[in-house]
Amino acid sequence: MKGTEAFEEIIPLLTDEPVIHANGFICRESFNLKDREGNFYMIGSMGLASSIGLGVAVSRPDQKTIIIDGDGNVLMSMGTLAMIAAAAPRNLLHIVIDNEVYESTGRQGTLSSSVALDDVAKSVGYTHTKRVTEKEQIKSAYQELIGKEGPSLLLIKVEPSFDKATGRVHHTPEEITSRFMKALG
Ligand SMILES: Cc1ncc(C[n+]2csc(CCOP(=O)(O)OP(=O)(O)O)c2C)c(N)n1
Ligand SMILES: [Mg+2]
Repeated sequence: MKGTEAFEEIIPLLTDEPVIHANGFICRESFNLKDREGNFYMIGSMGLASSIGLGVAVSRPDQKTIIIDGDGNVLMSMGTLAMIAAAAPRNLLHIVIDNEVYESTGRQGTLSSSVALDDVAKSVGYTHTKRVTEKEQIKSAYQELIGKEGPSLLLIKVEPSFDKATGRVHHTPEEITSRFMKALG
Protein backbone atom coordinates (compact mmCIF):
# COMPACT_ATOMS: atom_id res chain seq x y z
CA MET A 1 0.00 0.00 0.00
CA LYS A 2 1.12 3.53 -0.67
CA GLY A 3 1.33 6.16 2.07
CA THR A 4 -1.41 8.16 0.39
CA GLU A 5 -3.72 5.14 0.38
CA ALA A 6 -3.24 4.77 4.14
CA PHE A 7 -4.42 8.36 4.62
CA GLU A 8 -7.37 7.79 2.28
CA GLU A 9 -8.48 4.97 4.60
CA ILE A 10 -7.88 6.80 7.90
CA ILE A 11 -9.36 10.24 7.16
CA PRO A 12 -12.99 9.14 6.57
CA LEU A 13 -12.88 7.37 9.96
CA LEU A 14 -12.17 10.60 11.86
CA THR A 15 -14.99 12.49 13.56
CA ASP A 16 -14.16 15.33 15.96
CA GLU A 17 -10.92 13.93 17.40
CA PRO A 18 -7.88 16.20 17.69
CA VAL A 19 -5.22 14.75 15.37
CA ILE A 20 -1.59 15.68 15.91
CA HIS A 21 0.55 15.13 12.82
CA ALA A 22 4.28 14.50 12.53
CA ASN A 23 6.27 16.80 10.29
CA GLY A 24 7.07 16.32 6.60
CA PHE A 25 4.89 14.31 4.25
CA ILE A 26 2.64 13.15 7.10
CA CYS A 27 1.35 16.73 7.54
CA ARG A 28 1.29 17.44 3.85
CA GLU A 29 -0.68 14.36 2.82
CA SER A 30 -3.31 14.82 5.49
CA PHE A 31 -3.62 18.56 4.83
CA ASN A 32 -4.05 18.03 1.09
CA LEU A 33 -6.60 15.24 1.42
CA LYS A 34 -8.69 16.99 4.09
CA ASP A 35 -7.78 19.98 6.17
CA ARG A 36 -9.53 20.06 9.59
CA GLU A 37 -9.50 22.65 12.37
CA GLY A 38 -8.77 19.81 14.78
CA ASN A 39 -5.60 18.92 12.86
CA PHE A 40 -2.39 20.06 14.51
CA TYR A 41 0.41 20.10 11.94
CA MET A 42 3.86 19.91 13.52
CA ILE A 43 5.76 21.92 10.96
CA GLY A 44 9.51 21.47 11.22
CA SER A 45 10.17 19.95 14.61
CA MET A 46 10.73 16.27 14.01
CA GLY A 47 9.90 13.80 16.78
CA LEU A 48 7.54 16.03 18.72
CA ALA A 49 4.05 15.09 17.50
CA SER A 50 3.96 12.29 20.06
CA SER A 51 4.80 14.63 22.97
CA ILE A 52 2.15 17.11 21.90
CA GLY A 53 -0.37 14.31 21.42
CA LEU A 54 0.38 13.03 24.91
CA GLY A 55 -0.21 16.49 26.36
CA VAL A 56 -3.53 16.86 24.54
CA ALA A 57 -4.69 13.39 25.57
CA VAL A 58 -3.85 14.00 29.24
CA SER A 59 -5.55 17.40 29.31
CA ARG A 60 -8.69 16.14 27.51
CA PRO A 61 -9.27 12.73 29.08
CA ASP A 62 -12.85 12.47 27.83
CA GLN A 63 -11.89 13.03 24.21
CA LYS A 64 -10.15 10.48 21.99
CA THR A 65 -6.82 11.91 20.78
CA ILE A 66 -4.98 10.66 17.71
CA ILE A 67 -1.32 11.03 16.78
CA ILE A 68 -0.31 10.34 13.18
CA ASP A 69 3.42 9.76 13.31
CA GLY A 70 6.20 8.59 11.00
CA ASP A 71 8.75 5.85 11.65
CA GLY A 72 11.65 8.32 11.57
CA ASN A 73 9.82 10.60 13.98
CA VAL A 74 9.16 7.72 16.38
CA LEU A 75 12.78 6.59 16.24
CA MET A 76 13.99 10.11 16.95
CA SER A 77 11.86 10.33 20.12
CA MET A 78 11.71 6.72 21.21
CA GLY A 79 11.71 7.78 24.85
CA THR A 80 8.33 9.37 24.30
CA LEU A 81 6.87 5.89 23.76
CA ALA A 82 7.89 5.07 27.32
CA MET A 83 6.52 8.39 28.56
CA ILE A 84 3.17 7.69 26.86
CA ALA A 85 3.06 4.19 28.35
CA ALA A 86 3.91 5.53 31.82
CA ALA A 87 1.30 8.31 31.65
CA ALA A 88 -1.14 5.71 30.25
CA PRO A 89 -3.80 7.96 28.68
CA ARG A 90 -6.67 5.61 27.93
CA ASN A 91 -7.94 7.95 25.22
CA LEU A 92 -4.80 7.96 23.05
CA LEU A 93 -4.41 6.20 19.69
CA HIS A 94 -0.94 6.50 18.18
CA ILE A 95 -0.86 5.70 14.45
CA VAL A 96 2.53 5.23 12.77
CA ILE A 97 2.90 5.43 9.00
CA ASP A 98 5.96 3.20 8.64
CA ASN A 99 7.64 3.39 5.23
CA GLU A 100 11.07 2.41 6.63
CA VAL A 101 12.57 5.64 5.26
CA TYR A 102 12.92 9.34 5.95
CA GLU A 103 10.87 9.94 2.86
CA SER A 104 10.43 13.68 3.31
CA THR A 105 14.18 14.25 3.06
CA GLY A 106 15.14 11.84 0.28
CA ARG A 107 14.28 8.26 1.27
CA GLN A 108 17.25 7.52 3.48
CA GLY A 109 16.61 4.19 5.26
CA THR A 110 15.48 4.14 8.90
CA LEU A 111 16.00 1.46 11.54
CA SER A 112 12.34 0.43 11.37
CA SER A 113 13.30 -2.12 8.69
CA SER A 114 14.96 -4.11 11.48
CA VAL A 115 13.35 -2.73 14.65
CA ALA A 116 9.64 -3.49 15.04
CA LEU A 117 8.12 -0.29 16.41
CA ASP A 118 4.91 -2.07 17.43
CA ASP A 119 6.96 -4.50 19.52
CA VAL A 120 8.80 -1.58 21.14
CA ALA A 121 5.47 0.07 22.02
CA LYS A 122 4.12 -3.19 23.44
CA SER A 123 7.33 -3.72 25.47
CA VAL A 124 7.20 -0.31 27.10
CA GLY A 125 3.57 -0.76 28.09
CA TYR A 126 1.10 0.35 25.41
CA THR A 127 -2.05 -1.61 26.19
CA HIS A 128 -2.83 -2.63 22.60
CA THR A 129 -0.78 -2.69 19.42
CA LYS A 130 -1.67 -3.79 15.91
CA ARG A 131 0.26 -4.00 12.67
CA VAL A 132 -1.37 -3.84 9.23
CA THR A 133 0.18 -4.23 5.79
CA GLU A 134 -2.90 -4.03 3.53
CA LYS A 135 -5.16 -1.01 3.13
CA GLU A 136 -8.24 -3.24 3.52
CA GLN A 137 -7.13 -3.97 7.11
CA ILE A 138 -6.96 -0.34 8.26
CA LYS A 139 -10.64 0.35 8.94
CA SER A 140 -11.23 -2.67 11.17
CA ALA A 141 -7.89 -2.26 12.98
CA TYR A 142 -8.65 1.42 13.62
CA GLN A 143 -12.17 0.69 14.84
CA GLU A 144 -10.95 -2.07 17.11
CA LEU A 145 -8.25 0.12 18.72
CA ILE A 146 -10.33 3.30 19.01
CA GLY A 147 -12.94 1.26 20.90
CA LYS A 148 -10.44 -0.01 23.46
CA GLU A 149 -8.71 1.61 26.41
CA GLY A 150 -5.29 2.81 25.33
CA PRO A 151 -2.70 3.94 24.92
CA SER A 152 -2.79 1.95 21.67
CA LEU A 153 -0.53 1.90 18.65
CA LEU A 154 -1.51 1.09 15.08
CA LEU A 155 1.52 0.45 12.88
CA ILE A 156 0.74 0.77 9.17
CA LYS A 157 3.47 -0.60 6.92
CA VAL A 158 3.51 1.29 3.60
CA GLU A 159 5.70 1.61 0.51
CA PRO A 160 7.77 4.78 0.30
CA SER A 161 5.63 6.46 -2.30
CA PHE A 162 4.48 9.91 -1.23
CA ASP A 163 4.29 12.33 -4.13
CA LYS A 164 6.85 15.15 -4.07
CA ALA A 165 4.27 17.36 -5.78
CA THR A 166 2.09 17.22 -2.66
CA GLY A 167 1.71 20.82 -1.53
CA ARG A 168 2.87 22.19 1.80
CA VAL A 169 0.61 23.18 4.69
CA HIS A 170 -0.17 26.83 4.00
CA HIS A 171 -1.40 27.86 7.46
CA THR A 172 1.10 29.70 9.63
CA PRO A 173 2.12 28.05 12.92
CA GLU A 174 0.08 30.72 14.77
CA GLU A 175 -3.03 29.90 12.69
CA ILE A 176 -2.55 26.17 13.26
CA THR A 177 -2.29 26.71 17.01
CA SER A 178 -5.24 29.06 17.39
CA ARG A 179 -7.69 27.06 15.31
CA PHE A 180 -6.56 23.82 16.99
CA MET A 181 -7.18 25.35 20.43
CA LYS A 182 -10.59 26.57 19.23
CA ALA A 183 -11.45 23.09 17.99
CA LEU A 184 -10.45 21.67 21.38
CA GLY A 185 -12.89 24.11 23.01
C1 LIG B 1 15.21 17.82 14.32
C2 LIG B 1 15.01 17.60 12.86
N1 LIG B 1 15.85 16.79 12.18
C3 LIG B 1 15.67 16.59 10.86
C4 LIG B 1 14.63 17.20 10.20
C5 LIG B 1 14.45 17.00 8.70
N2 LIG B 1 13.34 16.09 8.43
C6 LIG B 1 12.09 16.55 8.19
S1 LIG B 1 10.98 15.33 7.90
C7 LIG B 1 12.17 14.15 8.08
C8 LIG B 1 11.85 12.70 7.90
C9 LIG B 1 10.77 12.18 8.81
O1 LIG B 1 10.73 10.78 8.67
P1 LIG B 1 9.44 9.97 8.97
O2 LIG B 1 8.91 10.29 10.31
O3 LIG B 1 9.75 8.52 8.72
O4 LIG B 1 8.37 10.50 7.92
P2 LIG B 1 8.38 10.34 6.29
O5 LIG B 1 9.18 11.48 5.80
O6 LIG B 1 8.97 9.02 5.96
O7 LIG B 1 6.93 10.44 5.93
C10 LIG B 1 13.42 14.72 8.36
C11 LIG B 1 14.68 13.96 8.54
C12 LIG B 1 13.78 18.04 10.95
N3 LIG B 1 12.73 18.65 10.38
N4 LIG B 1 13.98 18.23 12.27
MG1 LIG C 1 9.14 7.33 7.23
